[in-house]
Amino acid sequence: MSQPTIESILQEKRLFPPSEAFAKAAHVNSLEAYKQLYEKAKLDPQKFWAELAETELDWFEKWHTVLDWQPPFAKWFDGGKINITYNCLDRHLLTWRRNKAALIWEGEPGDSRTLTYAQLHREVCQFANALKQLDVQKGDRVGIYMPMIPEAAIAMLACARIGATHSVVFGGFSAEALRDRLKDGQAKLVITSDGGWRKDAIVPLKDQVDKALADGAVPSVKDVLVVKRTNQEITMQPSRDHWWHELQPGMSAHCPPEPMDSEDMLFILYTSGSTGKPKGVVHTTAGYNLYTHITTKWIFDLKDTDVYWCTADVGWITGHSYIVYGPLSNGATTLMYEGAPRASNPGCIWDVIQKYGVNVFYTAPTAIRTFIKMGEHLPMSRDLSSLRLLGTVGEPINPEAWMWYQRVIGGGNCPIVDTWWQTETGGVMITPLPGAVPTKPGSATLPFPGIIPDVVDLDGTPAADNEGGYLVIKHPWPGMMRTVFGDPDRFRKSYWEHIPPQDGKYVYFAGDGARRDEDGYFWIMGRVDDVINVAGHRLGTMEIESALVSHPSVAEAAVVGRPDEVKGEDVFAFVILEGAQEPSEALAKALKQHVVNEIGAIARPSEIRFAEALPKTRSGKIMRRLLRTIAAGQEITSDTSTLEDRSILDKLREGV
Ligand code: 6R9
Repeated sequence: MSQPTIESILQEKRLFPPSEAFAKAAHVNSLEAYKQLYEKAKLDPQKFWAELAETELDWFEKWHTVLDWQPPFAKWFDGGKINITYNCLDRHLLTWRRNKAALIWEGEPGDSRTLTYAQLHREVCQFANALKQLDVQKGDRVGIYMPMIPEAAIAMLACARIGATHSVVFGGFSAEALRDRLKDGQAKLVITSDGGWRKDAIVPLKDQVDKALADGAVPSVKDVLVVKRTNQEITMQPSRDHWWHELQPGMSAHCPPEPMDSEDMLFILYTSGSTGKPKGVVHTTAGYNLYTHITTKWIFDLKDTDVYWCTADVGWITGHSYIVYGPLSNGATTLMYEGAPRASNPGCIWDVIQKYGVNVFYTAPTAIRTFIKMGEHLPMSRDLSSLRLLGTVGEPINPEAWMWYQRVIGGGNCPIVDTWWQTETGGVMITPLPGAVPTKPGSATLPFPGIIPDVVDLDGTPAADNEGGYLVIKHPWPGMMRTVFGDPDRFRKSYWEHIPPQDGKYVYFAGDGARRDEDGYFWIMGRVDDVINVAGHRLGTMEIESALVSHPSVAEAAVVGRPDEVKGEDVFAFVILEGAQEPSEALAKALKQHVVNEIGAIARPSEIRFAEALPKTRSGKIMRRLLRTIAAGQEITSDTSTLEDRSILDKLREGV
């Protein structure tokens, strides 16, 4: 492999310090305080994490070893006994939080439910007893394939209560994808529902489970537990399928939490693999509990009076860490919403914020760009004044979308936390702490205390300021993935062997390009597989997209490399225009010039293709792999099963 010279050319100079009022009330309340925490953690990471483990979590037995690091395998808090549901539920029952709202749920059709900590605890215990009755034991794997209803969180917590490992499969995945994941994890039981609501239609989840399990395709699965949600006709197999509402009345609300070893497996979550079969990312108990707890507390700055809403699906890591475990461990009120913007109610997101007085709102850049496209009259016609903090996750956010989010949704006075992390990292790694770190639109800013990231070349040599390179993490952290389920070799190869160890020290390879600016701020430039090489210049596609989106006519853009005989690759841009704009040759020319003006001639797109929509995975990530194929004028032969809408592809080939 040749040496990387990822060039970062986007220069964003705006700086937004937190307001005095926000900082004053924040958990971490000044840049000075952040720096002190950071230095303390860097000096002695084990001491730093051990102190937090002691003060922030409840243990049945204390650990004997903070960190046992045999690269790339880490054990945190070895010897400790703990149960994450004790920290998420039981301990709050001993305080005034007993009758505080733990989970507020809003269904797509407008039904809703609020569970206090006492009620949630009760349901989790009953559910856990039902699992026991179905012979699920400590160490068994349980598949969860659910819509966004409270029982999805209850099922996860019930597994954790009795020491079973959950493997949540996003409800938008096909029966095939579900089957592969259940097989790989050798699940004993599947928890599902008859269906879920998605954009005014029923997603037939139980039918998909039937398909996934047809003809004994997954012999390990003995039982299916079904929650009633949508009420449509489904087939129940008498010996295999059980209704939750029939079991629940007979279940005791008493179920003591299983004392788990710190390193007992908590869950498996499959990453939507860009190549090869999906990887089962393994997270364990104590380290994950601590890491999601403390990141939630400091990054979302949770107060006991807050209503906190993360719009992710529980089928993704963001849902695991920042709808369920992190917020509940903190005794927060976490909101869960089944719906998504749809024809019958394009403003539903803002309705929910208004209805519940949401204070902290966490969503994805792709959602923000969709909101922009739908028009600001939708949020502007609702009362969003309860909001005090905004967050983003999932991909780099272009500065113009950041500015819109701040102005239109935040009313100009909410800090924005742009949180960089991955399924593999368990929790947020690079982010502003909102009361401490001044933000720059498009930058995830500074590392969380205890996290030591760097930007290096393929030899592991650190890049100079503002020079692009590979993002790595240089010290283990409690929330890190422990292995790939059933394939430790793949774990080593995928994450620990790209960069040779430095002085015998292993570094974690994140798979993202980044640069660090003169203030030490990190700018994530997208996956290294999204980097394009134009005449020897490596450019982050995101930066060209940002340049395009900063043009007033552009709503969204995706840039890929197209093979070119002379330059290696050239820049090919798919562009979606703002509402009223018409595509034209003149506009294409103007946009190319705009990129030249914003970045430089090396980034000039050789072609602009106007499109109506971009192909996205069901989690909202642009499928650049497909765009690259289309840009190259080739037939698509690769797997498109995770694509949300196939008809988009034909339109992209022709342009609009
Ligand atoms: C949490 C999550 C991980 C990949 C990651 C990176 C991208 C996530 C980002 C970001 C820039 C951010 N990513 N957050 N890029 N800025 N704030 O999304 O996990 O689904 O595993 O995706 O998402 O490329 O490597 P996951």
